Amino acid sequence: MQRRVDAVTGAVGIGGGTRESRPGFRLDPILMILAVYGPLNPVDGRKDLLECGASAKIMAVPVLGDCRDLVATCTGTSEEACSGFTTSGNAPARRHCQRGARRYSPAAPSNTERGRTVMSDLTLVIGNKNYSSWSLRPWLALRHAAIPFDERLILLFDENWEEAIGAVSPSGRVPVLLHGERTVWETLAILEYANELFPDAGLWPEDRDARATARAIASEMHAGFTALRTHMPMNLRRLDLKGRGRGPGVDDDIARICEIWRECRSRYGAGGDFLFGAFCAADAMYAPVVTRFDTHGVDLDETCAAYSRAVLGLPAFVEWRDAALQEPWIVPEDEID
Ligand SMILES: N[C@@H](CCC(=O)N[C@@H](CS)C(=O)NCC(=O)O)C(=O)O
Repeated sequence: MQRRVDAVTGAVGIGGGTRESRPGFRLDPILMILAVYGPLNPVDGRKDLLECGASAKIMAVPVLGDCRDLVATCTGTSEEACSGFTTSGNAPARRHCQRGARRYSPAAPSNTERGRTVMSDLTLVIGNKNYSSWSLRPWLALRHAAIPFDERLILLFDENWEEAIGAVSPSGRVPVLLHGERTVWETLAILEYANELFPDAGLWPEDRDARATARAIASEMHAGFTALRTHMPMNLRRLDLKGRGRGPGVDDDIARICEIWRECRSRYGAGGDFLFGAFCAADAMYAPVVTRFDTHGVDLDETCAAYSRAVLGLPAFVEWRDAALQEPWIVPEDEID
């Protein structure tokens, strides 16, 4: 009983910035300001969260190098909030600055029991971080892109699961994104919705050809690789799975995934360490596969091994895994012998 109470929580606000504590947020007109900041000191990065009146939030971006003309980015999460917001920065600069913002903006520590809370009207409902591969995907994409969201963890298959998930998810599954009265379920739909809210966050590649391929391989992940997903469930804490999980069809799935990774790295990856250079939603879709290959000791060629190392070293992924490794809960359904 105690476990149920601890694990199934709502958004508990740090600084009182939850949706619940600011019920008028969506109704008020959104004001936009540019706040001129000097370079942020990493230790007091919280200065980057400003309140504008009662209803608008501005995240000032550290002024880094040639991003000096871009000093703020809207953290509003409604179309209305973001559509009217323009900056003098060009898109690459804007993206660069947002990445800088992430480095310089220490967030509230992740807490899998209480849910991570920031000043946002987006809430991502997730399952156990150790097991929930689908939850990891949008969480990673949003977190890496420095999109603010509260998180709420519902324990998978806990005695309270049915009731708790039934209250928020039409499909009875996690992840679910809550945005005001709107509920968005299904991982790809969540990624696309976030991309609409934050079109400059770099969730998909900028180049159309790359973007089309990124969406295709994300869909292939979403719809396929059932053998791999069945026989090699994500389980971040298990270090004893080397060579295991090779059920029927798994080798074929591994071969196709590696083919995708090699192809993307060679065609689109020149600008960085990820499938399309910079980390994007397609990488987030494959991140749980990277962990499965890692924990199951799948042999990879150098290209795929280097790509896997890049994903495993991504700060947002490290944050997720650190939290996962602290979780005490065992889900027998997701443990393989
Ligand atoms: N197609 C869904 C899959 C979501 C899913 O299967 N989530 C798992 C947790 S990783 C779940 O909620 N399982 C609960 C159940 O199957 O009852 C998506 O893309 O989000």
